[in-house]
Amino acid sequence: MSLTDKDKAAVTTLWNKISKGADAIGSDALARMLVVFPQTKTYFSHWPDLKPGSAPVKKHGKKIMEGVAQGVSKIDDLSNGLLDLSELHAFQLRVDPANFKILAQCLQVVIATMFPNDFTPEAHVAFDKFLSNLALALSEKYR
Ligand code: HNI
Repeated sequence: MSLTDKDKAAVTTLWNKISKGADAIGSDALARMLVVFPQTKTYFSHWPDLKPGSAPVKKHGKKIMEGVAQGVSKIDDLSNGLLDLSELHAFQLRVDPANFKILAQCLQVVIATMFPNDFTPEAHVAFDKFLSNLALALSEKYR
């Protein structure tokens, strides 16, 4: 489902409020994904430590959120805006696209916990749609 202008505005408003916490959101969401969906650990087996709060989890959480920030800035053309990241996940990392939905869920749980006042139902529905579109864009190169 494509994003309406209203969705885009809601995503941008939410992002402006939460982006100051991006590093913490990213590492908490990644840590949560690894605990709640342990099958996702296979992609990170080369890391020395996969536990919540570990150095690689913190570092990678930050990177994921740089990708999300890139998505917000390319919200009008996600599939072109994220082509390089799609190529990386499809051809080099070979991440099963089903995992993008899993991470999207973890990101939203963390955002809701950290920013309960900003994550209104309206923001939630728009951000969920945005993350679905971002996942689709990241899957673009798999076809
Ligand atoms: Ni993902 C690397 C962004 C979902 C597994 N990932 C990156 C990088 C970014 C990124 C940015 C760093 C690229 C670089 O170094 O040039 N990843 C994103 C985004 C999402 C996402 C925006 C979804 C919102 N990645 C996932 C998922 C998995 C995943 C769901 C697997 C479960 N990503 C990886 C792996 C790497 C990676 C593995 C390489 C990590 C490393 O350091 O070895």
